[in-house]
Order: sequence, then C-alpha cells, then structure tokens
Amino acid sequence: MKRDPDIARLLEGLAGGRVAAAARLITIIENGGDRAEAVMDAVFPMTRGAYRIGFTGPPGAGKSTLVCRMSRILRGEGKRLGIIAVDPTSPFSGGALLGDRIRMQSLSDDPDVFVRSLASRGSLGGISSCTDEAADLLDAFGKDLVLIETVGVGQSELEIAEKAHTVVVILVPESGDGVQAMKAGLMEIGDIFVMNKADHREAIGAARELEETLRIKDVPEGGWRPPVVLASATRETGIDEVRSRIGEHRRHLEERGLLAEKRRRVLFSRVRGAFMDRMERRVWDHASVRSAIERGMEDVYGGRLSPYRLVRELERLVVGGLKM
Ligand SMILES: Nc1nc2c(ncn2[C@@H]2O[C@H](COP(=O)(O)OP(=O)(O)OP(=O)(O)O)[C@@H](O)[C@H]2O)c(=O)[nH]1
Ligand SMILES: [Mg+2]
Repeated sequence: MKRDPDIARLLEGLAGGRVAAAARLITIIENGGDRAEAVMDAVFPMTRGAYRIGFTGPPGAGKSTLVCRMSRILRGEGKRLGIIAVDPTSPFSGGALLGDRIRMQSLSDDPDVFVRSLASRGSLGGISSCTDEAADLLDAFGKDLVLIETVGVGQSELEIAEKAHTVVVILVPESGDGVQAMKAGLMEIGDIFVMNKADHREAIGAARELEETLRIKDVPEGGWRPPVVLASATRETGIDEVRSRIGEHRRHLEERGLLAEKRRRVLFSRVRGAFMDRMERRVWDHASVRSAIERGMEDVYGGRLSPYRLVRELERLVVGGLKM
C-alpha cells in the first residue's frame, strides 16, 4: 500500500502523545480494511508490553463501576491507563450505556486515562473483533495498563481469556450467579473472582459458595488458585484487595515465565485467527471455487454426490495450486 500521508501524520501524533490522534487511529482500526492494516503494521512495533486486565461477568454485575473505581486506585499509583469498554449493542444491557458513558467520562478529564468504547460486532456482544488491535494502539500510546470490560452476554465474552493477562470475573449474589458462571465457562477463565454488591446481605454466603466451587478446580502444585474477593463497587469496599490480587497474579505469571509464554500464545492465536479469516474469505469468494460449489451442490441436492465427496473435490481444487 502507498504511504498514506493522513495516517503518517496521525502516527506522528500518536508518538507525540496526542489524544485526538490516538482516537482517530482507533476509528480507522475499527473501520477495518487496508487502512486499518497499515495502521497496525506501524503500531505493532511501537508496543511496549502494556499489561492487559480483562473484566467480565453477567450484565449489571458492576463491571463498569468497578473498572471506574479501580482506575482511580491505579491512577493514584501513577499508572497510565487505557480503558476499552465494549459497547453493549445487545438489548440485554443497552440501558446501562448512558450511565457508563457518564462514569467513564469523569475519568477522561485526566490526560493519563484514555477511555474508548468499541462496538461489539456480529454475535450478541462479548468482545469486539478489534479489541486486540485497540489494546495494541493504547500500548503504543504509552499506557502501562489496558483495562478491558466485556459485555456480559453469551459465549464470546470467554474470548477475553485470549486477550487479557489477568481476567477478573465479577459476579453478584442474586440469581445464583455462581452456578450460572460455572455453566457459562467463566470458572475456567477467571484468575480473580469478585463477589460484588457485598452491601447485599446474601453476598457473604454467595462468596463462600463460590469458594467451595472453586476448591474443586484442579490446580497443579504451585499453580494459581483463583481467590474470591468480596467487594462493593458503589461503596468502594474491597477494591484495594482486588487491586492487590491483580498484582499477585501478575507476579505469579512473571516469576514463572508464564507471562512471556502467555504473550507468545496470544500472538500465535492472533496470527492463526487472522490467517484463517483471510483464507476463508479468499477461498470462499474465489470464482472457481464458487462455481465448483454451485455445480457440485446440484449433485448433492439430487442425492448423487455425498457432501463429503464434494468437500474432498473442493479441497483438491484449492490446495492443488489454485491461482489466487
Ligand atoms: N448495591 C450495589 N449496587 C451496585 C454495586 N456495584 C454496582 N452497582 C449498581 O449496579 C448497576 C450496574 O452497574 P454497572 O457497573 O453498570 O454494571 P456492568 O456490569 O458494567 O453492567 P453492563 O455493562 O450493562 O453489563 C448500577 O446501577 C450500579 O450502580 C454494588 O457494589 N452494590
Ligand atoms: Mg458496563
């Protein structure tokens, strides 16, 4: 791709710490296509290994409130923060958006906090397809920590485990969240569990139950056993403890070389995912493949050709030296 003067200028702005440039670049990334790739090619070498913390949990559990409180603590430590909130485009949690915006905006008066929401695409929420890229950009922008809040619906939120170095799962005592969380696979991905809304009477019992459930989990000798922290985001209790648990988990990973391993795994899965996406699109849209499918399907519909035989024929066509 030709050098794009607009992008070059924005990248200079990014290096110079200009917020407007960072914001514009994230929009370009969100829009995708060649320009997004040109931005990523330039941004990736500028990343400095910012630590990524994911916050996930069911709708309304208090993720945004907790992220907001946590940000104040981290700012108090002098950390520069990037915050990515995946916009709830689903009807489940749409109502919370305005409140989020207001809370988050109170943070963005601080030049060392960069808050950005991303639209969740495709399925019912979870995580945006460009979360990794936006996090890279904030990393390149000089943030020490990137906090990522997912929308608490569906399976795709589990992807946060492939994007964050520490995953904080936020649950609430109501509605048997512990059981729900286990079903949804949250138990597998949580490094730290927060029983939020500890101002509610049932919280202590619910936290204890959750601890019991986690005790069953197989943790190898010297491995990390996810702690349960009782907290109230609105009353600001337990947030310091969540902060120190995050620190402990990070040290746990660092001291054992697990963080480096995790970073490599994350990059590997990004390359795999992006490569597969691109190959799928290119192959599926290829004229020769399309016409072979259309022809073959007539025989499949007519019961003359098994679907698997057609697939084998298509496979031969593709890997047998298709000009792409
Ligand atoms: N009583 C009580 N309410 C809380 C607490 N933390 C958050 N809330 C309230 O719970 C509601 C939802 O909080 P959010 O922080 O928006 O929750 P969320 O998980 O980000 O919600 P979504 O992003 O929509 O999934 C808000 O009305 C908060 O004020 C808490 O510790 N105690
Ligand atoms: Mg929220």
